[in-house]
Amino acid sequence: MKGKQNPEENLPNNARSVDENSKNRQLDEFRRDNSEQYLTTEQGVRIGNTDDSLKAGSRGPTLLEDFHFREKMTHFDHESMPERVVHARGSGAHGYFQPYDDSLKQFTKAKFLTNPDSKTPVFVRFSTVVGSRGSSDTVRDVRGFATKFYTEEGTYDLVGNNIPVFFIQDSNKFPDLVHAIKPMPDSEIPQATAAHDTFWDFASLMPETTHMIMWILSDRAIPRSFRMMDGFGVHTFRFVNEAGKGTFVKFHWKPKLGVHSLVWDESQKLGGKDPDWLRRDLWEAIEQGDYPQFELCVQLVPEEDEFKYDFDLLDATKIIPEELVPLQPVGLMTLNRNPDNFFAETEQVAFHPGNLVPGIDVTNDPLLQGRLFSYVDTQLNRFGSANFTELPINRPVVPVNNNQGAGFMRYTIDKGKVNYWPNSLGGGSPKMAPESEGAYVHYTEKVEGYKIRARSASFKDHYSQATLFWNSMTEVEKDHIVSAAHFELGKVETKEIRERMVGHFSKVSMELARRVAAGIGVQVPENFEQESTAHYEENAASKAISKGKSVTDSPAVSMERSDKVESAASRRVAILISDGFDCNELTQVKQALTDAGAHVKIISKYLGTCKASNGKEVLVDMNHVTSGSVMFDAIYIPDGRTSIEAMLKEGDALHFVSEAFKHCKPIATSGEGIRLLERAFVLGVTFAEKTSRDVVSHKGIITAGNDADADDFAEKFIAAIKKHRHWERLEKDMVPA
Ligand code: HDD
Repeated sequence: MKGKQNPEENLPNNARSVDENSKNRQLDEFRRDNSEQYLTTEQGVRIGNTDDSLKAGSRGPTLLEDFHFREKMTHFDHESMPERVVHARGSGAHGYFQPYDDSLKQFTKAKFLTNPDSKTPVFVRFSTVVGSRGSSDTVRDVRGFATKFYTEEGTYDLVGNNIPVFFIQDSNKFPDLVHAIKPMPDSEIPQATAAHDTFWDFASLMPETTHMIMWILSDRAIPRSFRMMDGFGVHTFRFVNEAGKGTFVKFHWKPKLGVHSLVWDESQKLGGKDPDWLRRDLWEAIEQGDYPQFELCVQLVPEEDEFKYDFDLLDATKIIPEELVPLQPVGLMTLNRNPDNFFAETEQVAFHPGNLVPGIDVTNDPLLQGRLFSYVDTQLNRFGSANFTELPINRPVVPVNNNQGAGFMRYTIDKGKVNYWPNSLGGGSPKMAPESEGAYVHYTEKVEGYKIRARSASFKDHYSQATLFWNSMTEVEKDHIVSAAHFELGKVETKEIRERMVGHFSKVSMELARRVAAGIGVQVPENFEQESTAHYEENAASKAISKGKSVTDSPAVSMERSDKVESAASRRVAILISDGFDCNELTQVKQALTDAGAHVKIISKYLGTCKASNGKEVLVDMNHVTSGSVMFDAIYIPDGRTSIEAMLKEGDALHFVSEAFKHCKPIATSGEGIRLLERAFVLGVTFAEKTSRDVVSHKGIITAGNDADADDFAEKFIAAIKKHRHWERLEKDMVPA
């Protein structure tokens, strides 16, 4: 859109000034507000009746000349577009990114990463991978974490995931991987899950998937919230500085709220109770002002160190252990605005790892190289036109000038006769920019080799980092991986596939293999070997790399051992009551929770109000049938004899409590409420006497006598909420919830 597209008024056409609101202002040009307006056709003709079609007599046939009916129906009939072939289900948010300082300047000339005064608008789309657009949010899957930075030097996309490695090493395997993991082609069963024969058949024949399988079986694959998961660029990219020097870089997003996950039983139940769990969580957090924040960090490796490690930096199935190359914080991203329209923004946003700005370049990672082709290609399929870059959400916030024109749905009206280069008739414009004016210059990497359909033998080690991952887990994390394998492989009907997978696990750890085998009716195969079908070629790199170094323990890959963020901010707390609850206690504890940043909901059997023992009434937010403990991070049951008496007879209330116990969530109650815990199979915990002054906090269960201090009680409850899960409850498995 020559001349017009620059959102900054009074700036010359080629000025490239951007602030945090640049995108918002640009989108405003396209927003429509229907309030107080008459209904019109797409031609702007006002309509007085949209309930009846035009007929030959009120009982007669509809007339073809009814332009309003035809237009309305035609538009409706065309209101869908192909969903993404992967990552079809997603949720988006707007925000901005700001670097902390200019410390990266020696490595990259990317201005949005090095100018601490810059606030670059971003749009982020979080997604699941396998499920279709309407599938459930809480399935076991990788989560996409794609960020569009609308920078002053053009748009940069960081299209990452919440797991730092990938299933395959070469993108030529991507269609096979996706075919295997998606529902089976004959029955289209199952939805949104890897737990079926074809995926595990593929994985068991592809040793390179093993490391990723370990991450997928871990709790990383069932995040509690999009706001509470890491993001990773996965590949090794390249920074390029002003002098043209390159540095390898891995990108990481770290959530300010820390990394937290659901438990598997909870994930499955949420799939029914609230399939929009993650989407709703993100939406509500932003509406409530709990803006999600992520710190961008980088791992930097000088080019001279390319062969220093015992893995290949170009292999996307490997991490660079943080213990070898620590994370360096770069800046902070804040997501502070929900989209106005899901389709126009979240559905139509089009990412592409090849959208690069000066200072950031790709490497020869063969997975990344293939992605550079796939993304634009898939957008052409989705949008049916190369003009998708002109859609409001996709256009850069800096001027776009080129000789590309025409095609379906072209918006831009290029003026003049000249649409070619070189030209003299147009004064030689659009002209070529020198590097000093921000022209993108590809990194001048020397490459040579024979044309060969093969993979470097430096990619051949498929088990070491899977073992590193397993060895770095806590006992609880190991238990979860084993039960996830029991579920996933328990769904596999073909015994040979289950056996083959256990064979791979035996290469990772004999303990893991034995424990998985025990749950899925197979033996650990002896001397298991499964050659990859890929063709590996020995070369200078593979020889150099095998002499490198790594670590045997990486606390950073463990969610439990890495730096924990303990916060009650935006945690959801259910308060269970019935008529006769203690109003003073409820009010005081509720206030303390709210002050700590938690969000509380009052739950009772029916909607309406509940009457306290002092006669006061409180509004019920959710009834039993629409809620469930799985929708909350913690629960609190205020004292009150008749309230507790009633709940002792309510299966739903008891189930609420026992399920929260099973899922290791904090539970707090006092006085008579202790009886409810006892009835709800809350086993093996030490309860306070119902009448004492003590507050007992044990394994995340906070109990107090009815003479206890409510402030002390609330404080201990909040401390338990900050810890999130209390895995030490070994008795949880005895609870039949
Ligand atoms: Fe991909 C979408 C992330 C490998 C081909 N991918 C897509 C999205 C994310 C990723 C987050 C959703 C973007 C959005 O929200 O619109 N993909 C990854 C990561 C990978 C990866 C982190 C490995 C490191 N992807 C990968 C490969 C290929 C693709 C190897 C093919 C060669 N990915 C696609 C795609 C999608 C896509 C088919 C589907 C929809 C879209 O692009 O826009 O082109």
